[in-house]
Amino acid sequence: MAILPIIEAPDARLRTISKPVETLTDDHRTLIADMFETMYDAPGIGLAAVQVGVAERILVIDLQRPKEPVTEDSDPETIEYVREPRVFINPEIIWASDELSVYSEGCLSVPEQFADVDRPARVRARWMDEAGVVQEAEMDGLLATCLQHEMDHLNGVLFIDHLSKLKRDMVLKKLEKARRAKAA
Ligand code: GNR
Ligand code: NI
Repeated sequence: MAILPIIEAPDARLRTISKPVETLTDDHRTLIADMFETMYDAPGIGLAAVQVGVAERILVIDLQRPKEPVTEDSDPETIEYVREPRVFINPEIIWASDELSVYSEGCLSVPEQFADVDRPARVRARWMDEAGVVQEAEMDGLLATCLQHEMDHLNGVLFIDHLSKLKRDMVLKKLEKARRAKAA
């Protein structure tokens, strides 16, 4: 297992259209294990293969919700999270609700920047799992938002592309500034 470097904007590799997986190999299974390790380490709730430089239509999600409701008295060190690793290979959205929901999105490839994005509140998706079995399910809430965010990556799209040019340029400027501050 390995933690892989995450590619950050503005890097042309994030604009690549990822290719469908034709045959699942052990190399794919190793990549998927490494993607989970990289996502948990970051930490993040989703990761697309293209973010670690592999332009294939593979993404992983684990929403990592707290096991118990988090209150003011919760010690951040002892909060336990439900682990629910999900793998999506060649995912497709076969239905999306007209109703939208808004979420303040972030992205490991646009670190520490957040902005509200509107997306369909519910989607029905079809994908292949790690065992090569076709799955289909309807999703809502953060899972629906995260799946759409990750599927955008497979098409070379970042969450900032859903913002106005003014807002997008603002986020990219802040990212550049944060990077310069870190380097100094
Ligand atoms: O960790 C992540 N959090 C997140 C929050 C709101 C909407 C989408 C996401 S996905 C992001 C990880 C990531 O960049 N995946 O591509
Ligand atoms: Ni992302």
